[in-house]
Amino acid sequence: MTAAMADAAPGHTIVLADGNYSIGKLNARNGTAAAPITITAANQGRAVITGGQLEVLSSSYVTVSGLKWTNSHTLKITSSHHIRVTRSHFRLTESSSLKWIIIQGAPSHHNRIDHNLFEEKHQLGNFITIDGSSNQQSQYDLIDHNHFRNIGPRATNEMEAIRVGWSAISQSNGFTTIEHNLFENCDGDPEIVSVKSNDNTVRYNTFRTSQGTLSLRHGNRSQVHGNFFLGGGKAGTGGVRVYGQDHKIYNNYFEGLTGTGYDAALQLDGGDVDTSGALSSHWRVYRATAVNNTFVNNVSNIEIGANYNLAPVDSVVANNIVVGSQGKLINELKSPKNMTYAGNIAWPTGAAVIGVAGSVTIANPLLVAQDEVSRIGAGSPAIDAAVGGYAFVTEDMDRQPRSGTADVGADERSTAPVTNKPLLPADVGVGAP
Ligand SMILES: [Ca+2]
Ligand SMILES: [Ca+2]
Ligand SMILES: [Ca+2]
Repeated sequence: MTAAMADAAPGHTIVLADGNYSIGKLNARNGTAAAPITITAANQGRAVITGGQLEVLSSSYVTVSGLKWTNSHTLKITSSHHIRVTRSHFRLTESSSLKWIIIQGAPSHHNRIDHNLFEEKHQLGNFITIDGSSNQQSQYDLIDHNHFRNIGPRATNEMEAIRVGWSAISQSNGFTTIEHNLFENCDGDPEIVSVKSNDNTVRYNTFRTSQGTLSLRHGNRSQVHGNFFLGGGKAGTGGVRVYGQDHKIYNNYFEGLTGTGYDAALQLDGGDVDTSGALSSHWRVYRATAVNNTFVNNVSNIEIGANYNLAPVDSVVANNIVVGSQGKLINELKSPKNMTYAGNIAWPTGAAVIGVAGSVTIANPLLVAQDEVSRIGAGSPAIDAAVGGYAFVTEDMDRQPRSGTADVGADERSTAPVTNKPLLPADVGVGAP
């Protein structure tokens, strides 16, 4: 394998027979879009990397496919582009902190990590880390259709399933997309996924019984939409936590989450700096737009400003459905500045209360549970009731088109095909379509 890797040229395929292998570096080997360099297993999962370390360095158009990884070193993609890691099973051997895959160096871009299983991580470090140069994150990387499961027990930090960017490069634009992934029991860090740069998209993922939140920790202009957060009543399960400017959170579905504060279903948090300060700070929320989400039976639903001193500014919480039986359904722990509440429908049962005055309609949205989520039923007051018009809300959580005036909440009542739903293990990972 070592010789074949050293001589790899466009269109070369290195096929590994069943067995155990030690792997090394791939340095300055470039395929093309039409003729990539491929390293693959003759039989999926039966060529096992038990030793060595793969670093793909200063290379392009290389696909690594079908391998099982049980070695104990980080797979590095360094200063490379169009590198793909697919259909592989990662269950590395850990004795101390270990990142499993890292994309790094300048200028990496357009790498893809897809259809893999990452499981049983019990030391510090991420399944996937996207870094970059000293001032620019790798750009346009895609993380899709992976199955991430069983990371823990909980550490205070550095054990996110995925970290995108970091504080020192958080003012660079990542344009990362994280989509169609399943996270199960990813309990290692208060942040299941930590986003730390600008212009990233997290969509169509399913988070099951995972402690912590998808955290927009640094950077601006990220979009979080069409995700399912299903807590199953497990302790510490959360949704989305937000810092920084101009984020959009829409068409997400939150049910059975038990977290509060840092781990609320939606936390538009306070900041400890305003529009300048240390890059490692919690930058104040400006102009967050949280619209057309559905919250069902969470311990805490929408919270504003639970932590740090500077409350959100000029933000919008509109056209959401919140149904719950405890606490304040919308809970202002600090008074936001110039917050717009409009078009929200809340239905407090049991001991629950609305929590904010005005611009919230108290009505039963007539939810009907089916296939793990609750959608609005016939005659729901949510139908065609959205106000304000948010042009980016063109579909619903099912990826059905919004029709006429948008319905309130994540669901549009529609007979169009449902193409986005809570992901199951068969929908992701090495065996998925
Ligand atoms: Ca963290
Ligand atoms: Ca409608
Ligand atoms: Ca729908």
